[in-house]
Amino acid sequence: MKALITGFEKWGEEPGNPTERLVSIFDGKKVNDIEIYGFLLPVAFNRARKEIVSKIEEIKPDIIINTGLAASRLVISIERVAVNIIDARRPDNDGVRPIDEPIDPEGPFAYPSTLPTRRIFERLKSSGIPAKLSYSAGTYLCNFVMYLSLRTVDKLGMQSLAGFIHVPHTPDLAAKKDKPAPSMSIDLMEKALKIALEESAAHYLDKIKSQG
Ligand code: PCA
Repeated sequence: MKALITGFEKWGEEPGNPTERLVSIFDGKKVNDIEIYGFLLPVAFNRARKEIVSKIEEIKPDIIINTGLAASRLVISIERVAVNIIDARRPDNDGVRPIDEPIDPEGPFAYPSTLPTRRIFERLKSSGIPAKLSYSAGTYLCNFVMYLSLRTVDKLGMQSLAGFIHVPHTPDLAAKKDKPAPSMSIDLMEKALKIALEESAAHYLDKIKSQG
């Protein structure tokens, strides 16, 4: 089984992006039988669109877990829905700032995450990792990449599961901020992603089996 894990580079006023580290931790590793491809995405709408679509076409992953930083969220947030809207609060790293634009004018208004979000949430909690289910990934790059992942899987008629997980800063990055910010260690984030991969792989196998 193959999994694609994406993260984002630094953007705006943020001192860094912990998901950049997560990508390098997981790239080329194996979790049980899952071969992992880590890929860092630019915080730029036009470039990220091309890159996420071509990575999915090239790798054909069975599981896609996109990750990003949510600097003000207190815990790991497992996103349940991606909406077909871009409303950028700030320009991206290329200076592009779309407002009130659809991600794909031909696509549905929303896609639910196809990862086993509740299973992941419950296992994180029982493993001592603070987490919540979230009903909005925002209207910036993170929602954009989640939507495009689900849209690409849908358009290509793939069986792959896809979704998004937001993480807070790591303590070293939170310490660089002017205002107090929540944080979580990279070790806990790594453990959380392993759990998300294991639960997703189990769910994927159940899904394939149930189709006979
Ligand atoms: N978080 C931003 C974009 C990149 C990232 O890591 C977001 O939540 O949209």
